[in-house]
Parts: sequence; C-alpha cells; structure tokens
Amino acid sequence: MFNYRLPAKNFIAAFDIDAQKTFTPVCPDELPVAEGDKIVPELNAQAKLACLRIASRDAHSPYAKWIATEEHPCLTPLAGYPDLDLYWTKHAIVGTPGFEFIDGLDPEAYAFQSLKGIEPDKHPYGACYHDLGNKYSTGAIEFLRQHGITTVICGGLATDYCVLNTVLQLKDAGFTVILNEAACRGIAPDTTQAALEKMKAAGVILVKNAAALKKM
Ligand code: VGL
Repeated sequence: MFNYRLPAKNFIAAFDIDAQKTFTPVCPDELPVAEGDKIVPELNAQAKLACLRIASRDAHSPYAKWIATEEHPCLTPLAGYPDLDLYWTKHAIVGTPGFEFIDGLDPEAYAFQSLKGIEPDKHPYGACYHDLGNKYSTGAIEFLRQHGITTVICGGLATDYCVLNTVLQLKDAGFTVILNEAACRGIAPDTTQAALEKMKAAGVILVKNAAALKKM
C-alpha cells in the first residue's frame, strides 16, 4: 500500500504470534513449519519500531479433546464441539519445550502475553479470543487500546492459521494492522498464499520485511 506512513512510535505495538518451538523443526513430532525458527531476527527488528511488544502462545493441555489419534488422524474434521474444528497433532503442551519461545526471543521482552487454547475443549487460532466465535476475549485488544496503540506490526507462526486469524481479529477491532511477511512462515504454500490474499482484501498492510517498513 503506497502513501502509507507509520505513525509515531508511541502508537505502535509489535505482536509476536505463537513464535514457539512447537511450530519449528526443533520439535519434529509436533507441528513443525519449514524455517519456522528463521523468523526471530525479523521479529526482533520489527519490535524496534514499536513502543511495546506483546506475544501470544498456544498453551495446550495434554488431555485436549482435539489431539489426533489413530482413529482420528490429524486434520480430520471434529464435530460436536463449537470451539473445535479439526484434530491436530499434539503440540504446545504447557511445561514441554514446544511451549517455549523460539531461541533468540527474550521472554522478558513482552509487556503482555495471550495464552490460548488452555481448555481441553477449545482450540482457537486467533490470539484475541479464547473461542472460535470471537466471544471470549484474551485481553490482547483491551491491553493495546489501554496503551493508546493504533498500529500493530505482526509476525509469527503459522501465516495460514494463527497469524491469519489474529491479524483479522485486530483489523476487526479497528487497528491499523501491518503484516511483516519475513517475520512469518506458513504450513502449506497454497493456504499461505490464500491467507496473504485474504489479509490484503481485509485492508491489512503487507510489507516484505522490517527494513522496508522502517522506510514508511
Ligand atoms: C496453529 C495449527 C494448529 C498456529 C496452531 O499457531 O498457526 N496452527 N494450531
């Protein structure tokens, strides 16, 4: 989007969405996204353009109802629970390495963290709500508003699921939303491309990297 100019730094937040080891090749048995661990320098660079930095994390239970089994393999539809849509490989279990931030991210850097998917019968994607119907806030939107933030720079994992949904929730809440493409990786090429198009159609500003953003 040309003609866009970044506001003053005190109106800008950086959002690290699910930048957890579970979504990187460090955890091959969970939900590794190719090059998922390569986003760290870009997340750190975009944070330098913001006055505050927040994060979200999948914080799952080992007893979650959406965990895939032989009977219900990964990515099969799951019926009967309003806040579950698919079975997924077990991932981001609290207390395991997969739950932790990717190496190179400072856990102390975040002014706020949204921990989501704690309940066994809920598997939200967006970081702003605990449910799939966008009813039960995680507090992320309220936190950003309370701090006078108008513009949110986003990156994280995965582009086609949690990043997409978080970005759309922030846009719906009225923020100017910037997606740093170099700070994200997707699970599959086709769904990642579709996600980028969906974000663009919703009015999200897509930028190639933090260096390009710095010039805006
Ligand atoms: C995610 C699939 C399942 C994500 C989380 O963070 O993008 N994707 N759970």
